Amino acid sequence: MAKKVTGKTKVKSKSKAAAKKVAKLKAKKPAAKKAANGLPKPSTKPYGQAGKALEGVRILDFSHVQAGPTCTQLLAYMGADVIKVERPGVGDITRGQLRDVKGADSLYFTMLNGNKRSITIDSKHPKGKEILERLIKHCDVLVENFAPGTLDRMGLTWEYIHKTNPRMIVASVKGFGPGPYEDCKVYENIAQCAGGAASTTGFRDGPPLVTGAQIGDSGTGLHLAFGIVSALYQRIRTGRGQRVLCAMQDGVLNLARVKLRDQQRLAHGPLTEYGQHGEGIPFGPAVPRAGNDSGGGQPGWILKCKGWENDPDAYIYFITQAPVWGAICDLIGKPDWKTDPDYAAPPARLPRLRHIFNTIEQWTMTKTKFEVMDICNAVDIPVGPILSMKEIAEEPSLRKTGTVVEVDHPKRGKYLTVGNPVKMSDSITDVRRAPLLGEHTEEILAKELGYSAAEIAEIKTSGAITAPEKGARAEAA
Ligand code: CAO
Repeated sequence: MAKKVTGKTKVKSKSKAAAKKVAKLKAKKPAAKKAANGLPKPSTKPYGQAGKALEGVRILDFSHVQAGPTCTQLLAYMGADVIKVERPGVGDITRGQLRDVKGADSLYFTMLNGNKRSITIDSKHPKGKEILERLIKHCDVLVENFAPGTLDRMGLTWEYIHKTNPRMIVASVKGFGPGPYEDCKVYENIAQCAGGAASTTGFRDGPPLVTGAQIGDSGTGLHLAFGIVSALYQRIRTGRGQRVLCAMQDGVLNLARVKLRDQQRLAHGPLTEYGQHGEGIPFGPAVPRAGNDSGGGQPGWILKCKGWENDPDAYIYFITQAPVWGAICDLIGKPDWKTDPDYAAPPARLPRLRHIFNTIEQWTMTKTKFEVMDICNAVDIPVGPILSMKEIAEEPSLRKTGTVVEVDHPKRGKYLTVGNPVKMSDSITDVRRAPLLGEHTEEILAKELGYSAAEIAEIKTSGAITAPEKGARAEAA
C-alpha cells in the first residue's frame, strides 16, 4: 500500500523486509476479500476514500513537450505514481520555453506536469543506464514521445525492455504511424494539417486554419492514456506488457472523423447542410472548409451579440435544432415561419440558412451573450456563449468543480492549471504543483530503487544524475 511520507507526496517502500511483508499480506488477503463469485467484495469505505483509480501503477515517464506529458499528467491525476526522467541540468525543454517569470519553470511546463515526481538521469551514462534498468524493473509503464529512433539510440529497445521486465507496457507517441513519414519529427500544427483538421477548418475563401485546441498534442496524449489503461487491463489476463503506439496523425483524424464521413457523402451529392450549398456554390472533389457551420445534422452558426463592436468575444453559437424551431420563431418575432412552407420543415430551411441566421442575429444583437443564453435555455434552444480565456479563468463554477485549479509553486508563486477533466465518484483528484528539475532524484533512488546513502553519494560524483559541467545548463528560447 502507498504510504504517506511528507505532505501529499506518497512513496512506496522497496526495502526487502517491506517487500516480504507485502508479499505475506498479498498471500492472505485475496481469500478474505473475495466474494462467492471470486470477485473482490465491494469496499466498505466511503466513496472517494478507497484510494484512487490507478493507485499502485508506476509510470516511467520519458515524455517531453506536450503530447506525452498530457498523457502522464492524466494518469497521475488518476493516482498513478509518475516518475519523470529528465536530462540533468536541462530537463524537459518546456521548463524554459515561453517563460513569464524569470528563473521559474514556465507555465507551459508547470501546467502539463502536475502530480509527478522528477528524477534527473543521463540516459547515455553507464551509471545512468544502470539506474534506468532498475526503474524499468520497478515500473509498469514506460511512456515516451521522443523523435523516431531516439529511444533505441539510448539502448532502450522494446526487446531490451521486454526482456528486463516482461510486464512492462511501452507507450509511444509518434508523429506518423508506419509508412512514408514514420521517421519525421512532428509538432502540434503539423499533426493538425496531416490529420485532416486544417483543410476542413476556416472559411471557404480563406487558407486552411489550425485550431487553438491542441488536438495534435493533447488530443494524442489523451488517446495514449486510453491505450495504456486498456493495456494494463489486458495485462491482468495475459501477464505480459505490450507496445502501445499513438500516431498524432491518427489521433487528429479520429477527432476529425465527421469530415471523412462528409468526404464519402460527397460522392452521393452536395452537402446540403453546408452554408455553401444554400449559397449555390458547387462543391469540389474534397470536403471544403465550412466556417462556423455545425458539423452535425442541426444547423448552427456564430452570431453577434450586444457589444460585439468592442468586445471580440461578444458572440454566441446558435443551433436551430428542429424540435425547438417553433420556440425560435416566437423569440425572434417570426411566428409565421412556423407554418410558412419555405421555413416550417428542416429540408426547406437548408437553402435559406444564411438568411435565417442573419435574421436571428438581428435579435441576438439586442442582447448580451449571457442574456441570450438565459432566454434560450429557458425554452430549450441549444446555444453557447463564446467564452474568452479570461472569462474561463474567472468562472467560479469551474473552480468549484476542480476543472480550473490554483496551485502554489515555490519559484513562481500561484498559478492556474487545468485539473482533471474526468470526474470520478470514487477516485478524487487532488492537483499538486509540477516538480522542480530533479526534485525527487534522491528520494526515488533511495526509497524506490533501494540505493544506500553511500551508493547515492557515488552516483552523484559519477555525473549520471548531475549536469556535466557548470554553466552548461541550457536556457531554452
Ligand atoms: N539523457 C540523455 N539524453 C537525453 C535524455 C536524457 N535523460 N533525454 C533526452 N535526451 C536526448 C535524446 O537521446 C536525443 O538525443 P539524440 O538525438 O542524440 O539521440 C535528444 O535528447 C533529443 O530528443 P528528441 O529527438 O526527441 O527531441 P528533438 O528536440 O530533436 O525533437 C520532437 C522534439 C518533439 C519534434 C520529437 O521528440 C518528436 O517528433 N516526437 C514525437 C512526436 C511528438 O511527440 N510530438 C509532439 C511534440 S509537442 O508535444
